[in-house]
Amino acid sequence: MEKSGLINLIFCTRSTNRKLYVFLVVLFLTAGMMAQDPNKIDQLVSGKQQRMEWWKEARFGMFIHWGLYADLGGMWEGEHIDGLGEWIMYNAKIPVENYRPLAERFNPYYFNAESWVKLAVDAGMKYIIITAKHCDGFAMYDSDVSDYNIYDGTPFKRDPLRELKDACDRYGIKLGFYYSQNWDWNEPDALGLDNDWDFPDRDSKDPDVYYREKCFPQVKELVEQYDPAVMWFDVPWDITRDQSLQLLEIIRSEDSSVIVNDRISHEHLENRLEMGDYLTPEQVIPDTIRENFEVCMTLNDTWGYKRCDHNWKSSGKIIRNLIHTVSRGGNYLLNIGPDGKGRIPAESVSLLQFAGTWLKDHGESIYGCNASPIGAGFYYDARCTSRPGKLYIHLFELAVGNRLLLEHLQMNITDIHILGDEEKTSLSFQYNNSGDLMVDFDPESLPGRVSIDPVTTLVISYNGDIDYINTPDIVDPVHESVFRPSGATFSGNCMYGLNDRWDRYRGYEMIEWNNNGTMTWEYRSLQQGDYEVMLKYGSDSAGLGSIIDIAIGGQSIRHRTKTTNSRYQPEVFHGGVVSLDKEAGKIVISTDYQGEDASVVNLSELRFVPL
Ligand code: FHN
Repeated sequence: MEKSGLINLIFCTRSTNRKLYVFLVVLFLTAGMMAQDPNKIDQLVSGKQQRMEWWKEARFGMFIHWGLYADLGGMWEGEHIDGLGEWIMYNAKIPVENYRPLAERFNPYYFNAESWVKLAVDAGMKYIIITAKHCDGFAMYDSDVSDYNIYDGTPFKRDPLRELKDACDRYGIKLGFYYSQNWDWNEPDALGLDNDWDFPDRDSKDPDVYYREKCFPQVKELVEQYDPAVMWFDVPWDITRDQSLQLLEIIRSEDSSVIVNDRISHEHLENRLEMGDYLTPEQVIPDTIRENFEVCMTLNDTWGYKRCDHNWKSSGKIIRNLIHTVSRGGNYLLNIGPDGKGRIPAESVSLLQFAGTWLKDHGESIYGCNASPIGAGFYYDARCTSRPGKLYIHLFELAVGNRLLLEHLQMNITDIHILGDEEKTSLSFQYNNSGDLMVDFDPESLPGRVSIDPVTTLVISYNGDIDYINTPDIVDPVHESVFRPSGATFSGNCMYGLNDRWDRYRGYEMIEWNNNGTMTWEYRSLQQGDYEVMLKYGSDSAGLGSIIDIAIGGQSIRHRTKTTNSRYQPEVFHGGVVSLDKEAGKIVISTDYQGEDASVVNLSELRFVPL
């Protein structure tokens, strides 16, 4: 990457005077901002479609949360600390003077960039996003801006991000960096969810000092010296639009191909894709999103390593989540949390190896695929991914009676076979009088490896267009069915909103809901069954004791609301039990809450659990 002679001299000599370095960065930025013309942002975001091409093909990436916190493994002074592993400094209110010395003993001698990158490649992952600096403020690379970094501040004396970059280049996968641009618990002037135990006087904090002296120059050196494919920002709580714009300017003035996520900018902006290239729903798979999005998810319950967190997802769940995410048109960014010695938990390794094995046979139905063009409502526990001329129907359970029926799905089919069947044995299919497609197949009789565990994928090849009628969502007789506000229709004073905190898609919450608002879903149940109806919502005292009525199948459930820690911390509550036949109809939910200022609750899910 070319630099001007002066900048090159300044940036590249290790003995650079840090103040001079920072001064030049500020000079560069000020000049840039002064010259800013009204359509500056249009210039800065131009070229999105081209830079997103590899990203949309990739569909599956590795997230790595690794830092000083990994050496603590969730413990501090002999105590287990609740919460995320990487948040231990905040959750245990560890003073900076006690946290910084962790660097003096941080020596991850098992770290091996080659084996980490090979694990990602063997898992079928096409890019890696690793924490360059998380909220604790410690840089996991050789920073010229602050010596609070792994090269200068630890006995390790190596630059793992440089080593990972070289290994990714050798293996032909992309490397991106996570950077917490707003929260920094090491810095007295950083705001956001700030360090109020060392630096309690929030009014005296000047975030511009933190941005000017640490954040901006560190982002600049990362982009200039490591050539990342993605800059993954986080928790933009109270960053100003101008500060976000300066970040974008730093990145794009270096390289317009660097992808930036939505969390570069403040959550109160109308549209976080004003500056970012894609949305980042976290720990949830959104129902329908038109823009580019990436679901980031942990393998257990923490991003950073915690020795006591053994709540690992199953291998089938990982594959189901990958398919589900791609069927909605998104990417799946799956996290690993290496420990303080540079070891990746064995459970993470085996889960990723399973994913890679599955993708060897099924990658065609994931990489470069698009969202389902035929809605989400199937007779079965199934998802659909697509590419021009092909549909991939992923069956998480065998069709009843080995006859797959896809309602109202008409097209000029040229072939149907099972993905992974080396013989590509064509399956017989026909249409019934209602225009439903019926496919007969008996997995036991097919040659080649066909496994329902965790999924059997049909490949339907066709010419021309697809004629289908979007079918309602199912109340599944085998698995839990989730109905979210984003899939409903609203009437009266009731709407679904995006969680107005920094995590845009945590809830798809129903907000501004009171006594004249209702929410309605269309549903189908496949057979007679009894179901426990559960409500997942967050609430404070405003709506305590209000009535929520749920009408379905001629039955009504009445639930009196309870409070949770906050409206942003949902919990699941029992609603009642209903009996359904093989039927179709509407689910209608309403409340008697009369409050003016807020919703009765922030409802995020209605669940039907088969009894
Ligand atoms: O607080 C962080 C958390 O530590 C982690 O980095 C996740 C990853 O998306 N982001 C924030 C929580 O949303």
